[in-house]
Amino acid sequence: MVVACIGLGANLGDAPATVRAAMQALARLPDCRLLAASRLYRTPAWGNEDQPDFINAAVALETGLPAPTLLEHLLRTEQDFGRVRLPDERWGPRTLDLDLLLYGEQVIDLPQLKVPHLHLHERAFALLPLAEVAPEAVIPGRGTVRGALAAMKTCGIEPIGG
Ligand code: PH2
Ligand code: MG
Ligand code: MG
Repeated sequence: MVVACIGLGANLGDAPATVRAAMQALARLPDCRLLAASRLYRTPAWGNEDQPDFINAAVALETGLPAPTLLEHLLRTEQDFGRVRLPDERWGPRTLDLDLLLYGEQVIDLPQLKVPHLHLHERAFALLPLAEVAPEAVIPGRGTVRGALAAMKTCGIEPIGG
């Protein structure tokens, strides 16, 4: 079994409801057990700033699924929540984004899957919720999640109520 950490993001529709429901869907994936779920955070859009704020969160799952199989489940879950991928959507708005941030301490370099997530160490919106569920997890080549977060500015990122 491996501890996999998944980042959740949404900024179209009822984003908090989508993220909460997606957490439950992740808990129900085959051969997966939910270890921890973060609070939800409202975060200013990063990259392409001309879009609504995001809701971001993270979960830690214990899983026996190989990483590519877990990724397939994440992509299917995105679709179940109405995600439509457009050719030019890079950093654009989305109903649900599920990113495999960490898979144990493994480095995975497949055409369709890079782990750790390529931008994890430079994104406070991903590190802050991740630090709630796995502060001591190691980002291969970059130290712990807690350490990476300490180097970041987190202004504008706030937990939401409920
Ligand atoms: N996701 C992106 C691009 N920008 N900004 C925030 N705040 N949160 C996100 O989840 C996010 C983003 C691409 O996946
Ligand atoms: Mg993403
Ligand atoms: Mg993604």
